[in-house]
Amino acid sequence: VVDVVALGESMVTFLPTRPGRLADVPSFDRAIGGAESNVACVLAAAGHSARWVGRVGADGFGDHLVERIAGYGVDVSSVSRDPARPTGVYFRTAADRGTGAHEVAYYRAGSAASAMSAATVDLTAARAGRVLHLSGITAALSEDCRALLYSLTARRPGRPLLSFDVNDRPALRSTPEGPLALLDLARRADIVFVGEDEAEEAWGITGGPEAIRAALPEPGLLVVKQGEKGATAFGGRRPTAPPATFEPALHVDVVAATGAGDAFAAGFLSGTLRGLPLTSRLRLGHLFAAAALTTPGDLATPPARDHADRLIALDGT
Ligand code: KDG
Repeated sequence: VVDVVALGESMVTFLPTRPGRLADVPSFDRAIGGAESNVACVLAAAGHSARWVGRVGADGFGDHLVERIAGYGVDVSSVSRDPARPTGVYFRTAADRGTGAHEVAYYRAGSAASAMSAATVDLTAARAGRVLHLSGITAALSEDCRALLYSLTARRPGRPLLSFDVNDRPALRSTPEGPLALLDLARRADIVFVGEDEAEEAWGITGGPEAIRAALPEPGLLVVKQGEKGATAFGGRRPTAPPATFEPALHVDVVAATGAGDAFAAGFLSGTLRGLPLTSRLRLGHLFAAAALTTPGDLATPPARDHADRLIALDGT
């Protein structure tokens, strides 16, 4: 059984060669992105077996994505090709030094991935892992994609451990109800990742991690990311479990924050697959996120396992 299956849209990503507005940047470097395949790539780099299920166009960008993701050791045999729709791409600018804000331009409407549905996706392959990782981005791609998420998150016997990263992308919102669907989907998952700021923006929840937990009591594990402060995990299912576990983030010089959430999720899931205690899972999340934060692209290779374990003091030193 494969450890983790991640399903979602991946895109060829164009990174700016210089700071500045999208209107001014003269050229871009090609890289790859896609929240869910980022998680699969980082987990594969961390020594787990991982599969990415997605849909790309029958075009060169589709070839590039499949080849690059396979290069991380991810199983891409269930990625389908759409002969009629293109592979999505996106451009972004460097973060403003003062505010951290950056521009994103998606060219993904009508993409091959937006045509993912129960009819075009290999559902058996999607459900074959110990963990199935999904994100709210897919819900925003099309009605078919949203229906696919509802079907994959339905509670049924033998369902893999369902991991859901809320990943609200305001640039993709097409209906005012979009954020509520994300709350709905999160309720159906076993492990949920959400940013404190994201919960406020999408759902209007203020009052910090406890207030988010109160609004989302169902998932066995809820991880609230609090930016440079750290993250709080709620895993109160076991009577002996503490109500909340907080771990501070690492202090790093941020180069580009995009992809850090995916790396965090991958680190946490890696610790989960290894049966590590909650504190170690959070530390691995922060460590993997630090790698992504300090590279310009969406994806960064995490430290090797023995090195990572020393860094998070898993051996107790
Ligand atoms: O989390 C990083 C992703 O946002 C990035 O790789 C692109 O999947 C992407 C998206 O939809 O924004």
